[in-house]
Amino acid sequence: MQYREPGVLLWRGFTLQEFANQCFGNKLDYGKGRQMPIHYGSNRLNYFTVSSPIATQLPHAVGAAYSLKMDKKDACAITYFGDGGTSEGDFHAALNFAAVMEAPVIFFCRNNGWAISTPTSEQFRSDGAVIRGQAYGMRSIRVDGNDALAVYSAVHTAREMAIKEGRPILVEALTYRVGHHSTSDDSTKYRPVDEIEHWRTARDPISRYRKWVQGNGWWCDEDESELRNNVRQELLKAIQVAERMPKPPLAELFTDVYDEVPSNLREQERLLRDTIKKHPADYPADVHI
Ligand SMILES: Cc1ncc(C[n+]2csc(CCOP(=O)(O)OP(=O)(O)O)c2C)c(N)n1
Repeated sequence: MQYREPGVLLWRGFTLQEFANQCFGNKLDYGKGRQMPIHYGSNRLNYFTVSSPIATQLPHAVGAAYSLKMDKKDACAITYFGDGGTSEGDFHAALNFAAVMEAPVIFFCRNNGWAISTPTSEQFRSDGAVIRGQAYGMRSIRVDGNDALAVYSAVHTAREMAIKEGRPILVEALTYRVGHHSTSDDSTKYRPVDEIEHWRTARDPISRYRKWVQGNGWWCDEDESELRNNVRQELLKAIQVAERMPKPPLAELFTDVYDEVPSNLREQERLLRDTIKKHPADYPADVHI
């Protein structure tokens, strides 16, 4: 998984409390507090933990898809990545392996024009990502990434094809990253403000979809403000609960890699406990040691 897809997790049923638990790395976080915030994962929802190194999730997805095929499951894998991710070696290895081994995987490239401050014009000279899927011998389609229905329809069909035919498919969604890359980025330093404003207003996919839903009489302004108020309250509550929840016990830091914790790690654990006991003020008080 890539870091920009919490929407997928939300849609599959990850609760706001589960999101908050991960961000606070408390004892209910499935990653046991070992991951950076927003690196969600869920066994229950078949959502492989978000990986920080760009594009490493692509070979993971191909492996998962290939194993689904070997187990003769009526299922496929989907993986998401940005335009910047297509410059990584993992992108090419994953596409070639999937094409040759006919793994049922959907490669979803969210081409939003920017990889932090690098525009696509400095990222590749090809016509986006879609042409590279074709070069590897897989069916590839480009959609308007700001049209929710077009994206839904493309992915829906891609899923059917991937499962029925046991083959990979690439979907490239063209869009624009309206926000800064992260909270530590100021994108007005490297792109014009009116470009951002144009995409934020005239081409905003959310208001476009909302207009369509409202036009059909399925939603109105009152529904919208009621939903927003409810979600805000739920979110604040989830954050408060997650913040108060104790952290995972210290011993968890040393498990899950080896079947039996080796002596060098046991030694490190002992040293860590001694250090915390000596300097309690420098360590969080809510970690059970
Ligand atoms: C291997 C690797 N190199 C560099 C980084 C730092 N980094 C984090 S996000 C990012 C940009 C990725 O851009 P893109 O793939 O287009 O995805 P977007 O953020 O636009 O969704 C970079 C370079 C990283 N996480 N991993």
